[in-house]
Amino acid sequence: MERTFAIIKPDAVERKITGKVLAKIEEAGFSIVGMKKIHLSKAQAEGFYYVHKERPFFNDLCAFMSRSPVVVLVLERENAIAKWREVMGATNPANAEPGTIRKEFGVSIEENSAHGSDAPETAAFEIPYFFSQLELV
Ligand code: IDP
Repeated sequence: MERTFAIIKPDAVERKITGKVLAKIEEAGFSIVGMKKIHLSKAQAEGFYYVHKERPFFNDLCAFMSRSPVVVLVLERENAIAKWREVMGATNPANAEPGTIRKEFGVSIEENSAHGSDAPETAAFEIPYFFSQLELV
């Protein structure tokens, strides 16, 4: 069993499709071991996306991620990190496979509805950024 970290991003929560994304998560065989709705501050978004701080879209991305609430999740299943990235689809919804979350729900390369850890080291940073041990069941 492996755990990964996921976010249902502001664009999806704003459009009230949180439930549709959760349905895809459960249909893909993940157990939700942690879940909460939070409204990130700009500084908290910057801390989360610290590795992207030199990228040209960093400021816009952090403004987007803090403009309204998100749902943060810890997901568990075999091969969870790779599987969740497959279920989300490519970063740019235009390039994502049919049936993926980003293809079905993404608005743009920035407002692409979902986040997922890209490696075990990333998940090991991202999960405790948002959740304590006691919040994971
Ligand atoms: P990922 O989320 O698929 O792992 P990353 O390259 O790590 O993609 O980028 C993090 C997030 O930054 C993306 O999910 C997207 O919201 C945003 N992003 C990535 N590339 C661009 C871009 O070229 N313009 C604007 N936003 C971008």
